[in-house]
Amino acid sequence: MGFRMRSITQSFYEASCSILFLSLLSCTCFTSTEAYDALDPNGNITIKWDIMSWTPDGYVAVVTINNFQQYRHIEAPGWSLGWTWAKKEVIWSMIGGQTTEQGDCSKFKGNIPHCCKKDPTVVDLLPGTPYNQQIANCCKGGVLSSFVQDPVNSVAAFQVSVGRAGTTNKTVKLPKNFTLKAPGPGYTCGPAKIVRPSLFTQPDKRRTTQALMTWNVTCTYSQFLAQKTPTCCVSLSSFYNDTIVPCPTCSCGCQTNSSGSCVEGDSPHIQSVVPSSRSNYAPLVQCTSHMCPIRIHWHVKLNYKEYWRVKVTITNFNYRMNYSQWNLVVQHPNFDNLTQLFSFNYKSLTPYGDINDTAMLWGLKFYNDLLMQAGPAGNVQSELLFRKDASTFTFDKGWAFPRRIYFNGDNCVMPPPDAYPWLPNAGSRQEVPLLALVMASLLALVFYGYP
Ligand SMILES: *[C@@H]1O[C@H](CO)[C@@H](O)[C@H](O)[C@H]1NC(C)=O
Ligand SMILES: *[C@@H]1O[C@H](CO)[C@@H](O)[C@H](O)[C@H]1NC(C)=O
Ligand SMILES: *[C@@H]1O[C@H](CO)[C@@H](O)[C@H](O)[C@H]1NC(C)=O
Ligand SMILES: *[C@@H]1O[C@H](CO)[C@@H](O)[C@H](O)[C@H]1NC(C)=O
Ligand SMILES: *[C@@H]1O[C@H](CO)[C@@H](O)[C@H](O)[C@H]1NC(C)=O
Ligand SMILES: *[C@@H]1O[C@H](CO)[C@@H](O)[C@H](O)[C@H]1NC(C)=O
Ligand SMILES: *[C@@H]1O[C@H](CO)[C@@H](O)[C@H](O)[C@H]1NC(C)=O
Ligand SMILES: *[C@@H]1O[C@H](CO)[C@@H](O)[C@H](O)[C@H]1NC(C)=O
Ligand SMILES: CC(=O)N[C@H]1CO[C@H](CO)[C@@H](O)[C@@H]1O
Repeated sequence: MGFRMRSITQSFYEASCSILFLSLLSCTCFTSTEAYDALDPNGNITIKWDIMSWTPDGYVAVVTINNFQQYRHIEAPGWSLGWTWAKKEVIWSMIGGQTTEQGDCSKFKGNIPHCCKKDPTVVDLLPGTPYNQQIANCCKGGVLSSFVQDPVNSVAAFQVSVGRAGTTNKTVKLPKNFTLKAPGPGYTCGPAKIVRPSLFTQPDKRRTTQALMTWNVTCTYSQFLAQKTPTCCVSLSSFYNDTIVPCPTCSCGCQTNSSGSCVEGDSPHIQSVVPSSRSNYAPLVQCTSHMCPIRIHWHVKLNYKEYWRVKVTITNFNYRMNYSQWNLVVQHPNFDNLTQLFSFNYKSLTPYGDINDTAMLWGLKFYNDLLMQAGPAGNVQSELLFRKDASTFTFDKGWAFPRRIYFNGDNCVMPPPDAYPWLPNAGSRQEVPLLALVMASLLALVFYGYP
């Protein structure tokens, strides 16, 4: 129990401190800036290079990108991977991927390389690529699922034939300065490290082959580096109080009078306002006080003798996005006794070993795994049934509300704890939990400290 308190408040404190830090710098409030992800502390994307054969002037390698993050995925328009060659290497050819620029190959006669740049950037090929240009796990348009949601599709790969490189494991120089964009900033990659050569088992499991040489690069995500404005917010209500606590005003931005900043929900001309082009990924949101593309509403719905029930609704206010494979991560102490869950998938995440207070929720395939663009169909809902643990359960002091919520890996802006719906005649004699105190005071600073 002592450990639980410490880990939660500590990471909350870190987050809030960096919020304050960033706010001072740029006056953008509500930006969550954790240097690492407290709910997925070991999450990373690992890039592995396996040299499969030597060629007269280099090697052929299969590059595999594994998303080991529990809930963060890479959406369209997808990842791009860059690096800097250590010597004068060129890429003769690629399968399952391509560089975005060829660069200056004017020195070559006859065979022209695929890419002559010192710092190539590789992107995935699109679905529907001819079979002779595919390799296993390629050609998904750069989309990478999270590890929990779809482990099979959390892997990407391409093959690269490198020339003017070393031709033995002693003369090959590892590429440097790896960058992973998803597609914007956020990931930091470490240096390539030579590891034990990968083993490949044949499909009939009767023979195992091995790479001639293997190196790994590990990339981790930081919301601080991504410098994104928040993309989601949380609103709250309960059966025991008529107050609906809305998302904090300007959670994701403020309404301005400049045309085009948002679209009125009842506008008869939405179709003419919303460009049909798929090339623009910037959100175009319905006008709201919070201006978030996504709102999560947590309603404490019913109280039974031994159970209590919550309804969760995710609403899409973005006219430009159907969120495929969306996911939610919710932290609440009663997740250790979640008894039933309707119409969502569920997996408990235990970032701190024995502390079972975090759940990942996502849609059922072909039923509600696609969160439709803003409009009448732009929401998904679920109900959660928790078994009460007599020693901890209470409706008092906002206990029944979530401690934090992520949508697609982004921390959602919560209302300040002192605005939570009260239990009528709340017992003021009861001790205020330490966490609530810490959160209240830090949040008070964040939410009210700046104009
Ligand atoms: C990357 O993530 C995997 C899975 O969580 C973990 O086993 C591995 O140790 C991590 N690698 C690094 C370098 O943190
Ligand atoms: C290298 O990356 C692969 C995943 O691509 C992983 O299975 C392996 O454990 C990593 N090796 C080391 C030493 O981290
Ligand atoms: C290179 O290959 C030799 C055997 O051919 C092996 O002993 C050595 O460990 C390899 N070195 C690396 C860095 O893989
Ligand atoms: C790697 O990137 C850093 C910063 O972008 C740069 O200073 C350095 O020169 C680069 N190294 C190489 C080998 O390109
Ligand atoms: C926007 O315009 C309306 C009148 O059209 C005005 O009342 C309101 O104050 C303006 N808001 C801002 C933020 O400028
Ligand atoms: C979302 O999906 C619907 C139905 O498939 C489609 O009509 C609509 O154009 C899509 N919206 C976006 C922004 O891709
Ligand atoms: C956490 O609690 C839930 C609900 O009792 C249970 O289904 C799940 O297996 C638990 N997870 C772990 C890692 O103990
Ligand atoms: C409901 O909660 C609000 C705080 O959000 C509080 O101001 C109000 O007094 C509460 N209503 C009742 C009936 O307790
Ligand atoms: C009824 C029930 O399942 N209670 C469990 C709630 O969670 C705690 C902590 O994991 C268990 O100790 C209880 O047995």
